Amino acid sequence: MAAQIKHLPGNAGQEDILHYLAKDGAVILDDVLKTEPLAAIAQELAPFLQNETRGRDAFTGFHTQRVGALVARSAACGKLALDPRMLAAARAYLGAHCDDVQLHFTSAVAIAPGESAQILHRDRGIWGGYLPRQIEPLFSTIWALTPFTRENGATQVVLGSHQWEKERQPEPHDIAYAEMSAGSVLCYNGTVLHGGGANTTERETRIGVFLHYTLNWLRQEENQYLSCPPEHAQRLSQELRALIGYAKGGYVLGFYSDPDDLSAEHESVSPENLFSRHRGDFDTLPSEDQLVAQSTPDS
Ligand SMILES: O=C(O)CCC(=O)C(=O)O
Ligand SMILES: [Fe+2]
Repeated sequence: MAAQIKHLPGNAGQEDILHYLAKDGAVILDDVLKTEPLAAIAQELAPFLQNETRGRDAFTGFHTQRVGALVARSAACGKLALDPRMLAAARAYLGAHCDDVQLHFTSAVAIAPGESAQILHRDRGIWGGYLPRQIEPLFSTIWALTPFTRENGATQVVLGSHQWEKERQPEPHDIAYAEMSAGSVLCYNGTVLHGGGANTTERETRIGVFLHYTLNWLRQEENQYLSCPPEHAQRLSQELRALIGYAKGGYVLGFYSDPDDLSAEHESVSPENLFSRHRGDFDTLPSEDQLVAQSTPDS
């Protein structure tokens, strides 16, 4: 029988989500989003999804449109990025290798009729293979804005392939399809093989909202400071700003100095100081012992 991605009810608990993520590398929660937030996202993204820009190679897809900067462009997507259950699951899943998570990538991916299947890949490849295998760097979500069907380009996932040897190639029967209703969400990790599906329909476009979370010390795939520069970020909640990176990721990681500030008020401070007097969560110097312990891993 063809591989099947596990579907959990929309109110599934973290334990179940993490269980299937660890076992299969992917899991679907059914019917999480109600009509209202779905309509809000569709409405806010509509002006950007109207343009004719398509991918420029087989990977990005000649019939696929990608719209980024979702936090700056859509308040409803910003709210989705803060979804308490997804955020808690991301923190628990990635917590062994970081103090906290950050939003890494935002994109609405619209696969139009005529698109062929995307090359199967591991998203962690964006870091060039330098991350040791034992570090899982991604907790990724794809929210279905339209139904995802086998025919319209549902994401292909090779279940369990996050535990495969690097060279192992999937057989056709290893590939599962993230078929799901609008409002459902596929959670997957950065190591499982996956890719967009082929869209063989006449006129259905498949749209997913991709929100990926990573370790707060890794470089983000989408540069959030440019996709959501300070003049946009000032409109966000402090929590959302911190999630996209306007916060420190440790005692000094990610500090900034205001280049025009002669008063030294904004010298070597957390980006949070751009927007408020909040000094940041990592403002106190760790003890000498902690500093040394944190600087050297056990193995
Ligand atoms: O569109 C999809 O379903 C998957 C796209 C994807 O995996 C990617 O572009 O990295
Ligand atoms: Fe991918």
